[in-house]
Amino acid sequence: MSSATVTTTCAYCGVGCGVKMQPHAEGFTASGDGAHPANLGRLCVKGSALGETLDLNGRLLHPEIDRQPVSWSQALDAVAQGLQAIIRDHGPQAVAFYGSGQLLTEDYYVANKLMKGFIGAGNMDTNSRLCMASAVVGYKRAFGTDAVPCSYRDLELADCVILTGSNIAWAHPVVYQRLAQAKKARPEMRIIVIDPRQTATCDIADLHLPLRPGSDAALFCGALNAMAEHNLLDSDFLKQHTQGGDETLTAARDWTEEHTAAFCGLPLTQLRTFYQMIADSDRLVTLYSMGINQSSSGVDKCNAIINLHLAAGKVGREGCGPFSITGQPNAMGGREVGGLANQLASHMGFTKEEIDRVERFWKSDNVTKSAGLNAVELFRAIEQGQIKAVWIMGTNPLVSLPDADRVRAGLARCPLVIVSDVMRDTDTTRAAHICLPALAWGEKNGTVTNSERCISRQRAFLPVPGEAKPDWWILSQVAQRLGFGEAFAWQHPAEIFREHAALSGFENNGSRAFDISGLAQLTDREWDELRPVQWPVNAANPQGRERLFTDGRFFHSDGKARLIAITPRLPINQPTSVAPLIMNTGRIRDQWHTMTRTGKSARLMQHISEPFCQFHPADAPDVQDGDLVRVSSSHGWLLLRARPDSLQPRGSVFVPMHWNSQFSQQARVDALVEANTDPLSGQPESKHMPISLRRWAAVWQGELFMRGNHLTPPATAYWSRIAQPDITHYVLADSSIPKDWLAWLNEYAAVGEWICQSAHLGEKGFNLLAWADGELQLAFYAHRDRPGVDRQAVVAAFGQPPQTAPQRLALLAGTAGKGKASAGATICSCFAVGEHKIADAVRQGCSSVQQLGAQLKCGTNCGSCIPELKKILAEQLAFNSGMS
Ligand SMILES: Nc1nc2c(c(=O)[nH]1)N[C@H]1C(S)=C(S)[C@@H](COP(=O)(O)OP(=O)(O)OC[C@H]3O[C@@H](n4cnc5c(=O)[nH]c(N)nc54)[C@H](O)[C@@H]3O)O[C@H]1N2
Ligand SMILES: Nc1nc2c(c(=O)[nH]1)N[C@H]1C(S)=C(S)[C@@H](COP(=O)(O)OP(=O)(O)OC[C@H]3O[C@@H](n4cnc5c(=O)[nH]c(N)nc54)[C@H](O)[C@@H]3O)O[C@H]1N2
Ligand code: SF4
Ligand SMILES: [Mo]
Repeated sequence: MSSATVTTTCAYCGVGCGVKMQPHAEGFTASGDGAHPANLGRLCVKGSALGETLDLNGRLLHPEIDRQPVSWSQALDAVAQGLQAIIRDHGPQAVAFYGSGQLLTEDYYVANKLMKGFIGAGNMDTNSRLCMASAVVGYKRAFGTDAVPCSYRDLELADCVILTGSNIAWAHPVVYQRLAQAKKARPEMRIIVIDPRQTATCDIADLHLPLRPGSDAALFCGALNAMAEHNLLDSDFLKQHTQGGDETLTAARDWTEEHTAAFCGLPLTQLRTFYQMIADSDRLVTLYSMGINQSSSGVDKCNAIINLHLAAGKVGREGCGPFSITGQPNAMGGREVGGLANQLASHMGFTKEEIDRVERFWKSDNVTKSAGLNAVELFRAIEQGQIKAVWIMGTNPLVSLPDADRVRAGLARCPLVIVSDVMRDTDTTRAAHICLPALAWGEKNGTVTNSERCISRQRAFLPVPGEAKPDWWILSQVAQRLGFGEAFAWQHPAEIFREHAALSGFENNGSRAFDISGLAQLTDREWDELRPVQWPVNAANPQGRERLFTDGRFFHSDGKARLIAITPRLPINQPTSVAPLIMNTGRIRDQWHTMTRTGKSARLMQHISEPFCQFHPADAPDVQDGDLVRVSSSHGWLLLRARPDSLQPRGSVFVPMHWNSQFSQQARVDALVEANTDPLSGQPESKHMPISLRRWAAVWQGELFMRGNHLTPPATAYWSRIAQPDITHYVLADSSIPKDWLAWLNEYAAVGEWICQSAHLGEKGFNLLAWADGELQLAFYAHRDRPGVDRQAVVAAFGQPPQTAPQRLALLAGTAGKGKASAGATICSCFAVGEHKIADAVRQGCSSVQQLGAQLKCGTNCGSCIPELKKILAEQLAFNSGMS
């Protein structure tokens, strides 16, 4: 374990913040790296909680076959022999690899080289298919290369920033902070949010366009048309640097103001304001992410955005550009190595010339000759038996792929499922024959590339736990057993990085945007000490490059960019009489993906602690806040906590993507999502599924707390797990009442062996406390409605048992501590400030975010909660004025 502060890169989002991990007696504290260009010292709440998620609870620490621990040599032999037998009997196309934008570049490079270069199978894809695939194709069509032209600084320099399909306040918080600060410094800067939902990001917006879901392409075609009609296009740029302008403008001509406003469901005046703001801005950045990409016409949406930038000459200049922001810490690195099935390697595809070049570089005559199956197709091929072995690494597809129950059923029939993960019990490891323990963030060493092409180092500062190994090492060991030893003989990740850098420059001569040949000669030490640098890094750009295409030269063979004529299409599935609402899915502020990491942090879980669905109250008038609801699509159903919210658009229901089977009984949102994909990118339409919603009437609801982490979830129709330090905590609900509460509890915990104190509340419910050696072992509360338990007080009682009889009685009633103000949901995670405390402070006179910060500290560290503070302020002030 490192005794000095280590500088590394955050484990989470594509902002790619630099982090300093400082050791102290109990662990590590994370703080922002002031020298990192992405964050300049800032961190968001997930980044600042990195030190809280380093424990080894639940980790996969030994290789396993059929859930039994085995030695590494047994596991590696089993993987190699299993793959070999399948390749021998069915050919290389019968094996597949499914990777992740959370692998390090070095790991990713090795996986790609093994599959596409030596096994000779194209069936290697990644979770980036669900994330960036449309953006990649959009850039390639327009620029002839998959390259983000701009930098975070361009956001700060712009006159106008359009954020479409992107909730950066929650998903890219440090970019949000940078933008919020830039706007504060230059209030004339315009920020426009395009999102059917009113999100936290709208807090800094001058204009929010709550457009009809899926109608973005029309909106941007309309903007292009309006700019053309008012002679606001850059005709010199169009002529000299682009092709396809005429066809594109002709196609956009249909999108008159009236037609666009009607199609997008926006008032004409709002649309005109939008056009005017664009027209008034010399410098324009459009930043987009999942609300654009996750669509059956995602590529066209990306190109509709890029068309506008090209036609107006707003690319390759300061403060300008179409900016697809990446999600995962190394989504960009995956694109660099060629991790998607339709890429070969290092920004090369499958032309004869490219295959030949890669064959010579890798010294292999077995390089795959064509693109393989994308994620959705790949899991279909598994279901249909064409693919007989799959190696899944760094992703949890049984939670995150659309039609997830079908994927699970398909995988159950696959003869060989190998899963490399850091956690032992995930939905996907449960389906594995062989589990391989990988080193996690903080233990592994390598590089990642963020949204603005900035390569930075993730450095190890923790000891190797158990028998876990780096992913690159595991892959290389298997490669050696398959007979490819020479090409996989690395001893250190720096050797892999140098090879990757050399390939990027190999016979490049300016033909490929991704070129880091300038880093191909780094010594191990230089690699270890590598400072963040934006690619390309080559002879022409030895220090890297902030902005691309500044000379108006693009990567199509004629050097010109392409405008693409777009015919906007709506999402494939539209509401029906049985499924009249649309389910929109996405992220919440304090959770990361399928929760394997953030789900461990009690602090992060206090913001939103149960899987929920948010909808306009008029869409389900009989459902009250806090009820349970059943959400059903043609593919499956979920049980979720209801959060009616009048800011949610009519007809649209928001459900988070995060909850998995370890955290809730029936809340994997992708079980409901149909696998409709974009024809060009293969990316699924994850944000638009017709559903119905109805109240689910529980007969009782309860809360169960038990010391330690061994309690399995009770067999109730609904349960959710909430992380608590050293305690297992379930929220429960069921449709029948147990005949005997004690007998029922005994099925899960040995309650009978403890001293029990219980209260039968007749029809209404049952409470129980169980004690051993004066310490609280278990607390249980069941009620016909939701028991109003003071959770903080119950959790505290496990550490400090109440001493007096009245205190114990209060604990038994679940009301201990209720005299003091209970905190409610944690709004400010940095300083653990709850909603009730904030509302109280407003009642007592605080009338601004600054005053709240001065009194309670909330919002004064990362600032992610400021939109929510403002919401509470507005609600409470409105309430106060109503009362006076
Ligand atoms: N806290 C947190 N941060 C994360 C992650 C996380 O899991 N948790 N994951 C990371 C990853 S991998 C990614 S890809 C990014 C994703 O970052 P975002 O793309 O910002 O996240 P989402 O919440 O998936 O979706 C963004 C918004 O798209 C909107 N939307 C839905 N339909 C439409 C539409 O038709 N048009 C428009 N204009 N908008 C629409 C949704 O309402 C939502 O607010 O976040 C990264 N950051
Ligand atoms: N409905 C809906 N579905 C979605 C989305 C949505 O918005 N809506 N978003 C999509 C997007 S954008 C994304 S990116 C995906 C994300 O979905 P996933 O990739 O499935 O989510 P994660 O939870 O990040 O899974 C990462 C897994 O890798 C493990 N892991 C962590 N570090 C390492 C490591 O170093 N090595 C190895 N071998 N394993 C490691 C973790 O324990 C975890 O099991 O979800 C997609 N699915
Ligand atoms: S913004 Fe993203 S990279 Fe930066 S600290 Fe937060 S989660 Fe980590
Ligand atoms: Mo993503």
